[in-house]
Amino acid sequence: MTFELTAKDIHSKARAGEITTAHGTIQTPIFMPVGTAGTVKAVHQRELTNDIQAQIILGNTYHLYLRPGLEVLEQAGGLHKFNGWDQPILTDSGGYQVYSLSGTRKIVEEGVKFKSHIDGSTHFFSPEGVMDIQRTIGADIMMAFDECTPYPCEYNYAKKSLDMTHRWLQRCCDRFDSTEGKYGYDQTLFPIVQGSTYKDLRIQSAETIASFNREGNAIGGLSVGEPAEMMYEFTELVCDILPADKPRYLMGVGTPANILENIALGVDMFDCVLPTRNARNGMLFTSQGIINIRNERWKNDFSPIDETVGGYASTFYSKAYLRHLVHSGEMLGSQISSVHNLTFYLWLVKQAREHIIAGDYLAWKDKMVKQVMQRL
Ligand code: PRF
Repeated sequence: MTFELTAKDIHSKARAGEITTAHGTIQTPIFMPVGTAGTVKAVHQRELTNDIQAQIILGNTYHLYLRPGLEVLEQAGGLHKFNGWDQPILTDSGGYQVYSLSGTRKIVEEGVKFKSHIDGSTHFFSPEGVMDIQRTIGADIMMAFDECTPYPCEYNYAKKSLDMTHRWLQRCCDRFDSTEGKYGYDQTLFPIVQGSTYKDLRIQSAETIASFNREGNAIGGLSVGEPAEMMYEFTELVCDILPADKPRYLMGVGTPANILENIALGVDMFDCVLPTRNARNGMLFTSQGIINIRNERWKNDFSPIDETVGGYASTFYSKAYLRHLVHSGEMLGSQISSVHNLTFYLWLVKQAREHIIAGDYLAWKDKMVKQVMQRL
């Protein structure tokens, strides 16, 4: 994997760059649609490429390991072959899903014992095991096994957890470096900064993670319920320590405003379930603001969903028709809404990139945050 910086904003810490993986090039800043179980929910691959113009999607180790399981993935020749997406894939390590999804879990030095949210069966994830699973999935970018602490979190717990996450990282690197990709192409491993909302822990973690000298770095443990201003304070603190010549990935973020603000602080990559999950509940993000498509207001509005962002679903279908579909509980309503929200998110980061290159990112960002976050 390589990373080239294309441009740097002079008034903020925003950057534009290019990540090149075995499955192609990604222009940053980028948003990665979440494809938890090997599918971006309600969106098929042709829409991801043509309408949405996604450049990389995310998969989850936790879900794919439980279903369809490693045997199927290995026989398929990896996730790219299995789901027909031949562009880059990043997989999260399960270091978050085992905490948020599995009812009962026990964390020890060796790893995490957890119960499947599907059938209640017991499983064990270790740093080594999670590397092996991501080798079998064949993700271009693999994530280290970490513990994402909740918010708020007591200092002593956060410190103990962080030390363990750092020891787990060493074990991840040892396993990664002593194994190879199974399908004839290179993979890379990103470590994850933790440290809850404690300045000294975050500094210590960012310095430790930087010293591992991997090809990219991630920031975890944020956007877990803390105020947005606090998240920005910690992203900035951490970004200032992480190497500037490597991509920085802020995990699980966020709203359009969160993304634009964090780009200004030096983040290059994002993922979040918000655009797809909220689409299924009738919440649409548009270039003009936020819409609840179920609202009476759109009943007779035959204008396109959002002409500005382009793409087939957003420009072809009207708000009135989409409202009708959603009201009727039609599956197509969820599909159009999901494609639209992702088209908007990818449009937003592409605009951000262009404004970074043009040199007016900060002014554009301030205007855009107000515009896209207003409720229509
Ligand atoms: N760790 C991992 N995945 C994540 C997170 C984390 O801290 C977050 C936190 N926002 C989202 N996804 N491994």
